Amino acid sequence: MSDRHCQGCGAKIQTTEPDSFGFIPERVLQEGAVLCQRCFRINHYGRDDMGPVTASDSLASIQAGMEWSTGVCLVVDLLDFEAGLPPQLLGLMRGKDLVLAVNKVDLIPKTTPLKEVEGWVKSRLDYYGLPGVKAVLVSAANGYGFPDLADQLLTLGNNVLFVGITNVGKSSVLQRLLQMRIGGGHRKKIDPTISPYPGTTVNVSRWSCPGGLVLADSPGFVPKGRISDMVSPDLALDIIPHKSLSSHLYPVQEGDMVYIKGLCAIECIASSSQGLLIGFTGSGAQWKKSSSRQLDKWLQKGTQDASIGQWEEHVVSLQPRQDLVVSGLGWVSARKAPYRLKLHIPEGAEFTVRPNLIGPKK
Ligand SMILES: Nc1nc2c(ncn2[C@@H]2O[C@H](COP(=O)(O)OP(=O)(O)OP(=O)(O)O)[C@@H](O)[C@H]2O)c(=O)[nH]1
Ligand SMILES: [Mg+2]
Repeated sequence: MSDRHCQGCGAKIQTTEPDSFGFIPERVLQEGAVLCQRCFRINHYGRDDMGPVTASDSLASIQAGMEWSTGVCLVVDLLDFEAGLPPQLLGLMRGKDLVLAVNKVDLIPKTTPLKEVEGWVKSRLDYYGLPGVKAVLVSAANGYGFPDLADQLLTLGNNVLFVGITNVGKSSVLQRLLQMRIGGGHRKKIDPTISPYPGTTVNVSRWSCPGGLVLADSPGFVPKGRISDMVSPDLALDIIPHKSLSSHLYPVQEGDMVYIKGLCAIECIASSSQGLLIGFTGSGAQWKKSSSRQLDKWLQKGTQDASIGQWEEHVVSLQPRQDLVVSGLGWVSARKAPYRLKLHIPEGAEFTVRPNLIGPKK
């Protein structure tokens, strides 16, 4: 056993259990390896055969990191903003100086100005009882917003912890800051491990900069009710937005439904004839339109993923310019007329109604 930690994911290095986190073969360790076998495989082959860190291990690491930190950078995914603010995680950060990095803004269509998105974020923070929190829109994919984020992080003291739910891009944001040579650069040659699978980082992992600033990555807090966590890893990869959002606009009246095969259906119970629904998702899944009579065909019988068992129904009112968000899947946005909808989702999946993110605001 060794006291060393993998520089990519933070796991404690061990040489005895190939199927556990932190494994490095003894011979490779002797040769000076600093990356565990899992991180090596993620970086070189894009595969993680070991699966995610558990919710309880992740929570324990975040708590330890929180005690160490002088300030916190909470990273959220703009497209699943509501899921990124779980009360338990916010509770752990109480009393800490906080900067919010709203990541993945590259996925927003160019027709929605980012100034408008900034106003939307501010009003959502007020709604969640977080007024006055400094929020910076960023994209770890294209570098947008990073000079501003770097300035804000310098207000958090010397020990800055990056936290957030799984897969929002904490390690990607940290990697970009390290590449910018924030705090004068870093001494380690290895960057944090990044992968499209949730649960990649398994322990707190620190990067010391010459000026005294220490930046620390942490494992993702495992959220409840995200559909992308309920399905197989392959299907999750399809439904998590990576490159761009896809949107489809449908005139929807009573008796119609929009659905994503095997994952979600939204029936129209009542609306006036001019109503429109726009469905937004990541590139691999799509909202389509059908008749409510086809519900069984596209929902239960259409399920390709064995992990989904029971279904739940919820009646939801949606006003024009409101989004009905299904966590970890996408959302539909109403235009021109109010709707009364019946939402069918897998048992335990979370949903929210919010002011529209994309398109002209009220
Ligand atoms: N489009 C886009 N994708 C991003 C961005 N930032 C991160 N990603 C992608 O999001 C996925 C997760 O990124 P990570 O940095 O591993 O996320 P994390 O929050 O550290 O995840 P865990 O360690 O699992 O909690 C990867 O596929 C990244 O390439 C971004 O700004 N835009
Ligand atoms: Mg990570």
